[in-house]
Amino acid sequence: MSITVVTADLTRLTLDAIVNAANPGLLGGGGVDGAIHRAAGPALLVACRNLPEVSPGVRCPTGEARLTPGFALPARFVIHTVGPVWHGGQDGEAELLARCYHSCITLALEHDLHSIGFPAISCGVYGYPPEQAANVAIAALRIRLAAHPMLDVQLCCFGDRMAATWQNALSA
Ligand code: AR6
Repeated sequence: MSITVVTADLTRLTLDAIVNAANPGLLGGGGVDGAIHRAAGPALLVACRNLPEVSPGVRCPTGEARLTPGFALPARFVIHTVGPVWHGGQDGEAELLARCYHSCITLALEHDLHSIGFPAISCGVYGYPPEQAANVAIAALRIRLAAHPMLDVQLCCFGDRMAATWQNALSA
């Protein structure tokens, strides 16, 4: 079973899949979402637009995940998920964030994808405190990796400070 923290630009990782911290519309945005769309090229937006809407403007509800090819990315696939917006912690945020990690791993297993890079979902624009997010993410991942030890999960942090926070959570 392998969970590692790496300090890197997620769009540069050569893995079976990288995870996008998207919004429910799946038509791009800022942060890691913008970086992934820029690096994948315009075909990614076309693929996202072709995913069915489950309600007006919503292609991926919070906590769920959707798969597209990676196009020009070194990663073969992108798993798009939508993390919760932080509202103070009493609004089901931890459960929704854990659900994101579970949904991504489920989708990866369904498609036989073994190496997966995650960004710090919800820790940017969506405002989730990184220490708490790291604990939720690692607990969720440990549950899944116990049953699927062939998975190689890389927790990709943008900057040394974020990486130290996640490494502390992983070592606890
Ligand atoms: N590689 C790795 N991590 C990155 C990269 C990168 N290239 N770029 C940013 N991060 P955010 P969220 C880190 O805001 O909080 C978008 O507009 C970043 O430093 O990308 O889930 C979507 O469309 C932070 O630690 O995602 C949504 O509207 C982490 O990735 C909304 O933002 C997540 O920050 C989603 O917000």
